Amino acid sequence: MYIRRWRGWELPESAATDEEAFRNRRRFLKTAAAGSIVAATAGLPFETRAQVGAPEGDPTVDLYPVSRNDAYAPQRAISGEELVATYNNYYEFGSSKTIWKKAQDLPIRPWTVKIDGLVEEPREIDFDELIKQMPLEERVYRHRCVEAWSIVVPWSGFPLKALVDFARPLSKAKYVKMVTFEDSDVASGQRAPWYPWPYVEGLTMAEATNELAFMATGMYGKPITKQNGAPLRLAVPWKYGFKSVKGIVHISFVEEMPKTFWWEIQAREYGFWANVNPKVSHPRWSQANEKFLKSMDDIGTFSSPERIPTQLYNGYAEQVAHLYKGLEDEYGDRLFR
Ligand SMILES: Nc1nc2c(c(=O)[nH]1)N[C@H]1C(S)=C(S)[C@@H](COP(=O)(O)O)O[C@H]1N2
Ligand SMILES: [Mo]
Repeated sequence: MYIRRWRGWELPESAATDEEAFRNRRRFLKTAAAGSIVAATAGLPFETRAQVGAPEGDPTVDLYPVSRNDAYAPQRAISGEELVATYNNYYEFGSSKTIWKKAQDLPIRPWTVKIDGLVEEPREIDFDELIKQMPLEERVYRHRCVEAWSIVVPWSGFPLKALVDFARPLSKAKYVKMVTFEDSDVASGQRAPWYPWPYVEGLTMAEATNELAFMATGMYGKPITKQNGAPLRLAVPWKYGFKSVKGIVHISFVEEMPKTFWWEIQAREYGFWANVNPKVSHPRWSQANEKFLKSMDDIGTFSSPERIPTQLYNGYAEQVAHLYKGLEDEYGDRLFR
């Protein structure tokens, strides 16, 4: 994870999705019949269709859109859908930002989620069975990558707490560990042996059951795209983006702090906690500001994205600051990287 030069963009510019256009599209989608995804993107150049649409044949398409929970208004514009669906970090498919095409090769059905470790009863559940039992809602969250860019995304999904309750962990459980799929046939990045595959992330039980911790299954009122982590991805907006693990297949309740993917690679730079803090620099760059990416215009060669000051806990201090009271002495600045 390095700061890269902003790439030139090969694809034609297309409809920027500001808040108003997004609302209109939702309204349109609600009233349109089957095949609406194709219709809604019919005005876009051919190349962009796959990237902004729900995965083809996704059986959960009728579950969306879901109603928005306005309790977590991000106080910023929503980033355009095309930007969010084509500017990604997903090292399983390579280390560039433009992996969205490669990610289309990932089969996402059937998709089994294994739940084990310190639980009353280990189980495996089909994703489509699981989602039926979860309370779906939409939340517009800020997302702050450790590389100092940020976006605002309307996720659909359910509180992680609902999944924790479903899993029935034992009181001995102190952490939740979440693991990404492994399939180096389609995910060429996983053939790079210097990375400790599979991608692992984790939260304390208090973090996992905090109201903000969210499991995203959809975005922009549709099933989530493969490049954004379909069918199941974490969204913990008060932490640097690498905590929000994609393509989850395994959730384990454990007593020991899990050794997470980036921590394993570079412990000095990326740790377990990774809470956003403008005052604690990354060893190689400042975290005081971020480039707020609103549309495709913000990632072109000559783009100049708006720079905004980074906020403590990415603006969510009210909901999460209390989780870290008493941990400062033990962890110090490590709470913030
Ligand atoms: N499995 C997996 N999850 C991942 C990553 C990854 O490389 N692999 N990248 C992380 C990083 S660094 C960021 S910033 C976000 C990017 O999410 P987005 O592409 O949906 O914006 O995903 C996170 N989750
Ligand atoms: Mo990131």
